[in-house]
Amino acid sequence: MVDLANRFKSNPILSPADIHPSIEGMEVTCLLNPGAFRFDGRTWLLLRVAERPVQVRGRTSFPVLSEGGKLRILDFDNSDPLLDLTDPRIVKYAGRDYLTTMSHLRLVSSTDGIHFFEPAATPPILGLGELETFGIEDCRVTQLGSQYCLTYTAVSENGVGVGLKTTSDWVSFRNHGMILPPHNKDCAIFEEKIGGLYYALHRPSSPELGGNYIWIAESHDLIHWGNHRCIAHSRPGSWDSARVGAGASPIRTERGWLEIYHGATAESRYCLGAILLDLDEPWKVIARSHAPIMEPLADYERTGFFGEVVFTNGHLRDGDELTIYYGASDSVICAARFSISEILSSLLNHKVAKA
Ligand code: MAN
Repeated sequence: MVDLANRFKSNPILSPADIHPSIEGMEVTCLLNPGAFRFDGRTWLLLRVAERPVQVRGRTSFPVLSEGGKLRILDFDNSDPLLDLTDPRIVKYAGRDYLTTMSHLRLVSSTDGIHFFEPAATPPILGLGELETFGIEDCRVTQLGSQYCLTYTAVSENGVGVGLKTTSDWVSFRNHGMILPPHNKDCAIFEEKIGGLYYALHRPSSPELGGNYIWIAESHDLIHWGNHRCIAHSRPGSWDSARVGAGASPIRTERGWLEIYHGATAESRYCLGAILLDLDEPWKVIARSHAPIMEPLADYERTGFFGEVVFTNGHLRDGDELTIYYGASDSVICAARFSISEILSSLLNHKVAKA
């Protein structure tokens, strides 16, 4: 086992009790999978905050938004034979799927990258319109010049796709709608143009033929994406056998673009690995982790709302040091330091002709 993570001693660095609910009468059930960025001399996380009403014994209730933004609570008796609660993340009722919690995004900031606080005047970023009625999740933050691009998972009964917002001041946001339609998530935009084009990694799912694989696409304007190519499959028998998806924006290194990604088994054990992409032709995979670089090992990663999960979509680089912010067991926010050169040498032992 090769776990390269140097976990923060103070993990978890944020727990549900640290964040007040966005709506009165709700509880914050989980904090998950933050985006990370620097702005105004500080370190910021864009948390995914998952909420639901305080649960009453024997019943299951959860919020959904109407297209106009009005909140509705759906409430079921647990003994109802049409109700299926096998997955703690999903409510299945009479053949329809809902989420047990609704997520929105919340900004917290820090001067040391360890202690984060919510600035008083920072409003939550909530789902908007008919494609986000079940909430918004797992936001990657990409800095392009003075502009920040927010690519996040938009969830509704229409499906799961990728939404885009842009901002340069974190006060006003421009909504660009859904840039990649269902089923798609895990969209990470590269932080510079390559050969005059924007590039993004993304994860469409093809249920019949194919699977949950990482793809790359290009764009002239960040909104319209084309020339899609599949660059990494899940690998049967491996720690990433059922699905793979990009983490945050690829990191430029001398050896290539380093992408930290998540891989999961059919039992939904989530680990992190790395892929190295060619600097000029980023659709070409140079190397890929055989063993995960991080696995759920700590107690807070093994047990929680949904255990055996380390999941990242936010990191900050400082020279060779990479600080990965991650969601542990879909419950709490944690952080770990890695050495980029150590990840690269673990990878370069395993060059691949084709991922
Ligand atoms: C999916 C996503 C993540 C979540 C994992 C584990 O990949 O919804 O947000 O952390 O599952 O539940």
